[in-house]
Amino acid sequence: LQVAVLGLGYIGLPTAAVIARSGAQVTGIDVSEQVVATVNSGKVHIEEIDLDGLVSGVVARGNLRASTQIVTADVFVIAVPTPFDADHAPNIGYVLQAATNVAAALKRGDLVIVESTCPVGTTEKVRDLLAALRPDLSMPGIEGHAGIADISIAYCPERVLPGRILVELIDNDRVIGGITPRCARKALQFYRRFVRGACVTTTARAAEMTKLTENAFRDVNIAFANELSVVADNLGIDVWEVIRLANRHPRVNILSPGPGVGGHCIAVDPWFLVHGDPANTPLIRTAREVNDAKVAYTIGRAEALIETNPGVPVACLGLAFKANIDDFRESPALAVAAALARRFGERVQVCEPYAAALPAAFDGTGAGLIDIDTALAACPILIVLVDHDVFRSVPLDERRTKQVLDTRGIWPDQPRAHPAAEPLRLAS
Ligand code: SAJ
Repeated sequence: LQVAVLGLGYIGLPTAAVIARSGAQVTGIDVSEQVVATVNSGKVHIEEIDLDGLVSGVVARGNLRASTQIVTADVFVIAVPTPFDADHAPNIGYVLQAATNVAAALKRGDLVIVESTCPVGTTEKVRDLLAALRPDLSMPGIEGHAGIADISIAYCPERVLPGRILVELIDNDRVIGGITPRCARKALQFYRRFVRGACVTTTARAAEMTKLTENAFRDVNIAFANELSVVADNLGIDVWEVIRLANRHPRVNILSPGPGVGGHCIAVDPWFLVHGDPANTPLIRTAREVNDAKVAYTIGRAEALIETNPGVPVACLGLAFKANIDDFRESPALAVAAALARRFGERVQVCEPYAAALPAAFDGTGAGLIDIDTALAACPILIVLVDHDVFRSVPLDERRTKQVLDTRGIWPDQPRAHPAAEPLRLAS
């Protein structure tokens, strides 16, 4: 079986490697010559547990190679990004460009799968584009067209969690949405090669909405926790204790507040639902706004703490968008730390074990990058922004005398810092 995976990013590369391990001949296609060269040398350009060993193995065995050029294949998997534009309108340009490249290589009997997160209706647009570019091939689900289509097209969203990608790629259930039931069956047979979880079939449109729904669900639930954290702050109550206690109720399961919501999925995908039906999505939109506003709120709280201790060095613990990964995209921790660095300059030190150097957002601020030992030795104020294990494991003895703003609740035994003089509001 020949498989082409378009896009060798956080999803595409692990997916290509796992398919290659199942015995298929896989070509990973990427626009970046550097990414292609890295993969062809058996190396990886992204940090993900066990990915380096897997990629070097399948490249060495000749099951995976990378190219900037499209190749002929039996199955095409599109795993390119879908960002949003300034007004939160989804941008499916990369998906359509990938489909255009696929069109040139298509032959009768091929299967085209879209894995990128997409607004509802995108897979049909891909189908229409392929039909326009390849009038010599019949496409599925087109009215007036009878018989078995030459090409099968399906939408099958990835649902893996960064940090657990290789495990979840195999163990998670998959939702497989066909343009027609036959397309879904064909895609199901493909995923069965390497997925251990259940593979459930539906329509392409339902599968598209399912993906957006999963991430909107999480966003709304985190927004609830973030809203509670502000209310609890203003009441002088420890929100973590309240959540622990409330979660003892058999039907309550509140997520964790934090400095905001980051990453390239949860902070993006809910907008695709809102944009598709603005009049009927006030809850999803408000959740997005609540989570975004938590960043400014956190900056305000940190500034209040830092200002009450003039001249004292501050350590910001963490830049990543969540625990134990090196991914800083859309990271609220980075936004908070950079804002503090711009305001307080060289008083601010950043401790991020997953960074080799400070990102460009810190250029010219005077802030420095230090390790956790130095932070604990030199900085009386600690702003916890990411719940990396290495921070979580610092015992009370090493931080008892610190002024701490713990936005992740990693140190429940920490003596409380001075509360802010004025109640702060979560305003957008
Ligand atoms: N966060 C909180 N509180 C929580 C949980 C998360 O503040 O209780 C924050 C994190 O710190 C982070 C952000 O939310 O900044 C997102 O982190 P995450 O772990 O919830 O999700 P991602 O972005 O790493 O991955 C999500 C997953 N979706 C769901 O859990 C529904 C993953 O399964 C998807 O595959 C991925 O999005 C994606 O690619 O869409």
